[in-house]
Amino acid sequence: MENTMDNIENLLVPQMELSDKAAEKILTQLKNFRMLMSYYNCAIMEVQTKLNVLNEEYSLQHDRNPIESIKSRLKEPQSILNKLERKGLPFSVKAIEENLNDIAGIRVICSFPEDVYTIADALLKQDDIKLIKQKDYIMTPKPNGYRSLHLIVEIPIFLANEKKPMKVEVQLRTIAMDCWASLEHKLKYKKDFDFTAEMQDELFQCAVISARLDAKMDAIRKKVYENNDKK
Ligand code: 0O2
Repeated sequence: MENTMDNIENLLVPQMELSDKAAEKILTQLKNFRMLMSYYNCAIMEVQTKLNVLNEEYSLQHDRNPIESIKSRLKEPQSILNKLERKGLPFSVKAIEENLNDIAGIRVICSFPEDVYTIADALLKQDDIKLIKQKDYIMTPKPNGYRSLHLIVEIPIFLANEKKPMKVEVQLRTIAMDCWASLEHKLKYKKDFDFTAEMQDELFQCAVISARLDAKMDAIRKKVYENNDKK
């Protein structure tokens, strides 16, 4: 996991002249921000454990792992700041907690499209998980071709004197979807470079190929498992 916490100090203007009161206020906010990030980190651990348990159980029952890999991240302070600014909100712990759903992020890379829904359903069935929002970009891909299943879930973390509900964004996708999204992100976010309409179209064609690959692999998976069932 990337370390977000140490970067927050970089947002403060160096050598800024502050009154004692202002400095104290900033330090309190910094402490609260660090604490909030640590809560999000705990929520990531909770969801990740649930996913690992599901993967383990499924592999015992079906002789294969539906999850290829799990990645997690806490949103960078600069990205948090940018998103709050876009929404016209102040940089405060309250504004973050109430308005941003993707501070804690988990990406689950599954083998086949069916696995994405199997894992999502099994996770959402658990009684301490509450679904806040779902965006199915597999059923309805984004216009640029992006595919993934996004879930915003709420999960409690158990602190010494408190049970705190925390939001986590879970992105589930296949290897093919992840390959496209990772490369598209790498190409798109190259600084000082304008993406032409032709390039957009080429990327869209790649997304179509990746969707076809998923469909073909899924068809082969069905044949393999049907044949094995008949034995
Ligand atoms: P990062 O660093 O990956 O987190 P919201 O206000 O949260 O409901 P938002 O943020 O537009 O609306 O949510 P959406 O559309 O569900 O997408 C959020 C995340 O999905 C992005 O996070 C990406 O991780 C991924 N994503 C969405 N669209 C694309 C796409 O076209 N290409 C790629 N490669 N990834 C995409 P962030 O915040 O951009 O960054």
